[in-house]
Amino acid sequence: MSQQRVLITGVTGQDGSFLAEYLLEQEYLVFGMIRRTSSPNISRLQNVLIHPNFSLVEGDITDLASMIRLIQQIKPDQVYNLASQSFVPTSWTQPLFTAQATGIGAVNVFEAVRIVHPTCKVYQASSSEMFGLQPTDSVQNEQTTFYPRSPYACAKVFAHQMAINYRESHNLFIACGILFNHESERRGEQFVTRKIAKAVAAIVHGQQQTLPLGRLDTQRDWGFAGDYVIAMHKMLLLEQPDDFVIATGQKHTVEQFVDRAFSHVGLDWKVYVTEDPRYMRPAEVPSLCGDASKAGKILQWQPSIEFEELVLRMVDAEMQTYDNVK
Ligand code: NAP
Ligand code: F7E
Repeated sequence: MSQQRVLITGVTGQDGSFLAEYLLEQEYLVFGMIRRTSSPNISRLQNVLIHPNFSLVEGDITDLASMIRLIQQIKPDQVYNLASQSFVPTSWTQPLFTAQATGIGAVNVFEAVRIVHPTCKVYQASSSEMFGLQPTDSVQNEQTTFYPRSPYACAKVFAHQMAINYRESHNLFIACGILFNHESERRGEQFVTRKIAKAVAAIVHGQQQTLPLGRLDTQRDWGFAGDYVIAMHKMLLLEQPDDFVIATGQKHTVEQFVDRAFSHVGLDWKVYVTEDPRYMRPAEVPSLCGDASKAGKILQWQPSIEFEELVLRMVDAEMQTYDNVK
């Protein structure tokens, strides 16, 4: 059998970089889509750029013509649509761009596949943010009703429902992973976990005095990004497309993350953390916790890294950056 070909949109992001590495290990030919920027944005791709089976290709998720051209040229067996405006606060200041990139962008991928290569399997990056406002003691699964609370979440619900509609109307293979928060040392610096980990290391090294944060009482189900990209791949190995919640099943508050990160380096977080209204949201998602039992049963997927290990891994990685420059 000839080597399987894969196109990843959003390859320069956290998940795209882990997924590219994983699929190269599985011996796929990997094409990573990158949008044109005025300066390079490939810092997360250092492990794959020189791999003989990896290529960067130019395109933009908001440009249907570029998606059609790429899918026509590459004829991928699998497309992973990870490209998105993924930072929730920015979705209030740029709601239309978010709708274009996160909502319409996904439909551009589905449409390009439908028009030029309908046998290609597609992964759509859906999000636990779609669940939004839920009772704080609840656990969300594939049957939970969506209640999106941000323009980002609304755009993801649109993309998710369109994926299901393309399945039902055009018989396309589109699997949706409803992924809960997943983190790593490659997480964008504005997201709360990376922001905390970076601040802890900067405070230890005298480079920062305080850590301004928004709400400390919100709860998230945080897992490790490297585990979650494996679930994406497993979804595309199925005979039939389906939707899967991917989560650890454990939730913690932002305060618990802060506490564990600071105590790891022997500091009391209460001395450094300040409450800053700039980081409060117009509408918040107070609590999310996923039930990934369907993925456990059908995909045989389990997370390998839990909360405590994740926090320490992220803080250690930031501390290491200071050791490297000594
Ligand atoms: P990320 O680090 O923010 O990466 C987003 C990627 O999308 C980047 O490569 C970005 O490119 C690309 N992108 C944005 N606009 C684009 C456009 N117009 N054309 C082409 N590429 C564009 O996000 P992530 O954490 O890896 O998440 C991957 C996907 O999963 C996203 O769709 C996100 O919404 C979704 N998701 C994430 C989580 C999570 O906890 N991480 C959970 C559920 C769902 P640049 O580098 O050029 O900006
Ligand atoms: O916020 C609170 C904030 O920005 C987590 C994206 O990947 O996961 C991510 O969305 C919580 C929220 O992630 C700060 O209010 C407090 O309650 O790290 P976050 P998110 O909004 O949950 C989902 C699944 C996605 O799909 C998204 O793409 O932390 N929080 N203080 C703060 N958050 C930030 N960013 N900064 C603060 O200072």
